[in-house]
Amino acid sequence: MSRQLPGAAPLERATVFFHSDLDDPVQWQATLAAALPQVQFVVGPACDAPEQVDVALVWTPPPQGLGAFPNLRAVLSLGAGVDQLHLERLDPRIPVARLVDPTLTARMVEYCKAAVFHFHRDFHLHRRHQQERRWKFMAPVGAADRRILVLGQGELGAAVAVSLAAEGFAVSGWSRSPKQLPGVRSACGAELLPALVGESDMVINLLPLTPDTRGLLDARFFSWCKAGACLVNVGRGAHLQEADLLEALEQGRIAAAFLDVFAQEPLPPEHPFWSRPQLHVTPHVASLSDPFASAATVVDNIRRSMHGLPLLHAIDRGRGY
Ligand code: NDP
Ligand code: OXD
Repeated sequence: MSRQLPGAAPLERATVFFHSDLDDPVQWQATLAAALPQVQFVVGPACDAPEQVDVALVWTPPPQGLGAFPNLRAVLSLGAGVDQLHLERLDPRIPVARLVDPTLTARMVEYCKAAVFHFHRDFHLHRRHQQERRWKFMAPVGAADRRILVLGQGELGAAVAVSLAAEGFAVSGWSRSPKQLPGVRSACGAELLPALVGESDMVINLLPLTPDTRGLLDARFFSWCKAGACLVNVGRGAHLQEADLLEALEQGRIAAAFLDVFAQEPLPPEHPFWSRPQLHVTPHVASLSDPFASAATVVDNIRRSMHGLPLLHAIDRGRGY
């Protein structure tokens, strides 16, 4: 790389470029202006003076790419995930931060709990019986007799796992490194995964999308599942081999699923997922960052990038997330 990274500069001269098809630029601008009135806020995708941009606050990169800003100091993701930023195209020296905010976490916990309670109280089965006009009594199962596996025990996975354990469920968590979370049986390492999956009634995916996790939810994974297990995919669409899920539904290995993320978003109208009665499709709404809740961190990170300081919640550029 031949370009020089910019040195520290006064905050008053900062220009923040904003780009998102999900987040509201007006709300973000108002929230940031309250804390940093001097900062220029440019709403993309167009940008007349790309050389003036210091910080990119983005959900996805603009069509011209993040490389179009020659003096960029930092990329601040508007999401917890960063795979959508296509960082492989960005100078590896530019720091990138992901969003960690309590509202984002709380919304994710809500979504996962709603899905778990739906399956726990057998609503997916009662629905099917209703369609068949069949009165089928099924005694409710105690929460302690349901085992739930949460893949990923980071900011979101840990909060989901702990809150489900607090509801009385038997909860396991899986990550790369060991964790200690109240009420959660934590495990790490690929060799333990088949057994963990095999004993679980529900699996919630909250992994980041990386080369190691891409396609993890495939035919092999479903072959480890208990017959009739339920899935909640709120990680990324590319974690799931879609055809393999359809096959697992056919076989009854997976009874039902909540799917919030898809390989192609928006999910195309002709996609088979729309019409499968066992699937609940939601349009990537499990959680979303909130400008009010995350403003303090974003403001702090804008200050840090102008002063050449390390970012809060910086990702490891070498590892890619
Ligand atoms: P974190 O980085 O905080 O946590 C990631 C967790 O995954 C960590 O526990 C990590 O393990 C674990 N992990 C990573 N790679 C592996 C691997 N190869 N094997 C096992 N475990 C692994 O991320 P968040 O919890 O903040 O977010 C997780 C993901 O949720 C995001 O990347 C995004 O894709 C998705 N998301 C979806 C949303 C939606 O609306 N659907 C909203 C927000 C996020 P370790 O701790 O050991 O490093
Ligand atoms: C995120 C998301 O990563 O919304 O925050 O998926």
